[in-house]
Amino acid sequence: MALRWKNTLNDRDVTDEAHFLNRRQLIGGAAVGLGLASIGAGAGMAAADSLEPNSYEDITQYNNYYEFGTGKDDPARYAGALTTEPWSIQIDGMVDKPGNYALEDIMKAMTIEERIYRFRCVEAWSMVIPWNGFELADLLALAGVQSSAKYVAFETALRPDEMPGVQFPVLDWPYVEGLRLDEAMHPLTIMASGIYGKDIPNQNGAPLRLVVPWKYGFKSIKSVVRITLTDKQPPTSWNNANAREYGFYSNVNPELDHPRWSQASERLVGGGLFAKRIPTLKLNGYEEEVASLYAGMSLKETF
Ligand SMILES: Nc1nc2c(c(=O)[nH]1)N[C@H]1C(S)=C(S)[C@@H](COP(=O)(O)O)O[C@H]1N2
Ligand SMILES: [Mo]
Repeated sequence: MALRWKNTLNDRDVTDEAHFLNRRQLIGGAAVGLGLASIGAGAGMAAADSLEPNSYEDITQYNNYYEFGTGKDDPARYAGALTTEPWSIQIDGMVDKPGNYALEDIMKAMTIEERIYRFRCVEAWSMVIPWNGFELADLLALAGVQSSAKYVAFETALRPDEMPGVQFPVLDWPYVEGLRLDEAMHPLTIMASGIYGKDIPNQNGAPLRLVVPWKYGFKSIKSVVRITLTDKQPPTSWNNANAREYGFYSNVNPELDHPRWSQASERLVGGGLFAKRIPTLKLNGYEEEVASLYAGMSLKETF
């Protein structure tokens, strides 16, 4: 039977949204307990299970994707121009099998599951998003990570002809991000190819984007074209832009304010006129799963 966190969708499957919602309700409750053990990251997901996802409209109409402009509605308006077929990801650096991996080949090799995650932007808004995707660790295993590797660097496509925002030097393009290898290998870290059982829309980072739910949203880099295994901490776009305000780790931390605003609470998108501010949770609610990654490290000093 379909377990809650391992309910496999077919390669680039398109599921009717209503049916999808219905199925999720049907397999709630007791089935959850069975699914959890299989991936060994239970508690936060059990908590996430009680979360109410944002609407498809909220998730796909209110975005940050600066390559298409800095307005929240710019990505939905302009990202349609991004060509996502064909697509491939160059995986290189400290791997056994470097190369250009075609998206179709990646998707055939991966098991797609649903993950309902909290998503917290550094700007202090948040959503709950039902992603479809696979663990980044499974993709890295395809390429064979060498023992010398300590970090993973990511790069977004740079297409001046398709991305009206890159004519402005808001960031140094292409958008780049990075994770420590143990963060990248953690079972909560996924590459998302869908939302609500449909192919991920361009404005959300089609065809494949990173999702790291315990970090501020800007770590979750969109439309990835290159993944490089390295032994040096890679440069990251927002850290390059302002190192004092945006660190390499950027773990969600309600106890460490941004220099220009509080991070203690967040506005849950979609609440309308009476939008409620909710308290921000340490490591965005995934403390039980990921706190051990930072044992002995001050999350205030190393942000
Ligand atoms: N390439 C790229 N990736 C990006 C961004 C961007 O501007 N360019 N914005 C980041 C920020 S700040 C956030 S909050 C999330 C937003 O993801 P969403 O639009 O799917 O909610 O994407 C992140 N990934
Ligand atoms: Mo963000």
